[in-house]
Amino acid sequence: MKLVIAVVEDKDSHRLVDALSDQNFKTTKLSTTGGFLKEGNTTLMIGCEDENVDDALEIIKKNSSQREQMVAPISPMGGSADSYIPQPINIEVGGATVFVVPVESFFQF
Ligand code: 2BA
Ligand code: 2BA
Repeated sequence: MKLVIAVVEDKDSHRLVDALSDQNFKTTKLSTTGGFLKEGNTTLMIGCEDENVDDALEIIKKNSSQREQMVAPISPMGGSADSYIPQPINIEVGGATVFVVPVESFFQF
């Protein structure tokens, strides 16, 4: 068994959860915050059998849109110095960041 952990944009999350559920994947949705943009995103945990991981990844890929976003300069006075952005930069947002980790045990009590 594997645990697929997918960080996606909030706006993609409903569609993605529905698409996964349509294919009988069980999911748990967490409201999360990206460390760089400090904006809300969504993390999905999907526990599935090894042979179904590729299908899950395909569904995630299909339902996560990618786009570019301009980030305005952030003053270090307003936030922590490690996220200081001196000038506007174009970054790619959306898409999905996915981790697949082995599950040692799975219990439902
Ligand atoms: P954030 O940390 O808010 O990052 C949003 C986007 O900003 C990133 O998109 C990337 O394009 C850009 N970015 C992040 N750190 C940067 C930096 N130091 N310099 C320049 N640009 C930077 P994604 O890479 O698609 O990541 C989207 C979200 O996925 C991230 O939101 C974070 O919540 C999560 N994520 C990405 N990689 C991760 C990792 N290795 N571990 C844990 N979470 C991760
Ligand atoms: P939910 O997804 O809201 O599911 C609530 C309950 O609905 C489930 O209880 C199960 O009895 C039923 N259910 C879910 N998906 C179903 C389906 N496709 N067909 C028929 N019945 C279905 P539990 O199995 O005790 O799960 C409770 C909660 O634990 C789930 O809430 C979900 O958030 C999480 N979860 C369970 N299995 C998971 C997995 N493999 N991966 C990620 N999260 C899981």
